[in-house]
Amino acid sequence: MNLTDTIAAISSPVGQGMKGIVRLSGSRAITIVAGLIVNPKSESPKTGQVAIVIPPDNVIVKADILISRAPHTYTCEDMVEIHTFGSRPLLNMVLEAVVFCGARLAEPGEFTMRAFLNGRVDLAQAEAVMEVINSSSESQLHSGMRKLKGEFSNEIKIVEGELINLCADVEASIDFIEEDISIVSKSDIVRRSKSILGRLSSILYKSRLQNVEQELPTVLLFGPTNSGKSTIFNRLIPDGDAITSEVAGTTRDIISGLLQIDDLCIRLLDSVGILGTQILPYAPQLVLNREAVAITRSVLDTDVILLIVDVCELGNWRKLIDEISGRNYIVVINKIDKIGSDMARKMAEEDNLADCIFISALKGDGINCLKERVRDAVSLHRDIGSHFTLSSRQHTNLTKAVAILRQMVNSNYDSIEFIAFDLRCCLDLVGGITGRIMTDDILSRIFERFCIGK
Ligand SMILES: Nc1nc2c(ncn2[C@@H]2O[C@H](COP(=O)(O)OP(=O)(O)OP(=O)(O)O)[C@@H](O)[C@H]2O)c(=O)[nH]1
Ligand SMILES: [Mg+2]
Repeated sequence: MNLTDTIAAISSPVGQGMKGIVRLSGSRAITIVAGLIVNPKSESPKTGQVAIVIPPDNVIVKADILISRAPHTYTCEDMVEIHTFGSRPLLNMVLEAVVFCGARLAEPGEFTMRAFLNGRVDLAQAEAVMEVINSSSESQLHSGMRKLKGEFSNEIKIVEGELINLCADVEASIDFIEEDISIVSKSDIVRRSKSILGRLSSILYKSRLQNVEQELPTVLLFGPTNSGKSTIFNRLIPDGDAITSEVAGTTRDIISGLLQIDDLCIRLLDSVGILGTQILPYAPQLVLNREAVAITRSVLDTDVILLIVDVCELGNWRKLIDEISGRNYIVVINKIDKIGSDMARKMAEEDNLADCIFISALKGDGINCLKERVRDAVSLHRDIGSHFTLSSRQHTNLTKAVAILRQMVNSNYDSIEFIAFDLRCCLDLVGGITGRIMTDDILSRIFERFCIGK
């Protein structure tokens, strides 16, 4: 790929529209477009409306041209946008015309690659461009915008700086090992590597892999059999078709559905009921109960657990609290239509149940309140708006760097060469996220700080 070529591409979405855009970037972009303008007023065209002639049939169309000069453009090169009618055949003709006049068809992502290579954005920001374009939820868009602004890169760069400094100190210690000069003490290495590990772990903790299913917050309907979990699931999910019945143990597996509350999309799970305090004399139910506990345990690690309790069997819920203690849960008292809302509240009070929600899944009472509480609990738990969505490359690099550092922190730090090796690996991984070239950085830090050769 020749990076000195002037490149061109259609940059508006496929399909018909009022406007379509052909974009050029490179040193000849302005000259190429100037060659298409009918009766140009000067040799160097300016932004504005013009008539362009499209070879080979010399069709003339009106177009708005937008000229931006290097280096104050996205790619840091001269850029021209030709805005005309959003007809695909017409845009193809314009594209062919600029190629005929000397431009080359751009490779996928080449505009952004030039922005990266010319120092306009780092690698994480370049990837964020695609994240913003492809975002399917407000939180994804938010994450992409923040990465584009460089917030994610800045956090990574702080860790990278600390890693470079530590690497430089450790590698210098190896260089001076013969002279018995101690550049950095073992306790200093321990302290600084722990601090780097802490920073990287916290970035990883507030990041999510760019995968819609994994990225979605998860809410689990959990509780005794027959408490109405599947009925609530069907009430919350527009096309929910979980089987419900008065027979205890109807749901035999985890069922998943997408729940939209305002701008928040949640994966809602209906689970197998737990028999709770009921000790049934026949075996199949007991087997089911064990299976139920096993299956449900496997998904307990969700963002929010809704503990569903039948208002007429309030005693059952306490046994289940141990299963979910320490987790983010909300107690939901269902079937209040059986005894009325006032009576339900009184009974809950007598049972020391505070801060629970009262609903009737059958009648639909309290469902909006339940949705609001779920939305608030999920947002609080996920801290929506402050997390970053990572590409699998970024996620892999971060996870590997954390694993290497964790292993190093748990070792005895006996071999300075091993430490240097581990730090180098970490630096390659962390530096790879923003696309910085590390070797020169380390060398310059060593020279700058230790005046080697003096
Ligand atoms: N009166 C009343 N009945 C309800 C309500 N919600 C659910 N039910 C009934 O309670 C019974 C059990 O409901 P399910 O939704 O199957 O309960 P579940 O918790 O999924 O049960 P398992 O899958 O067996 O664990 C059904 O007969 C429902 O119609 C409610 O709000 N009021
Ligand atoms: Mg069920």
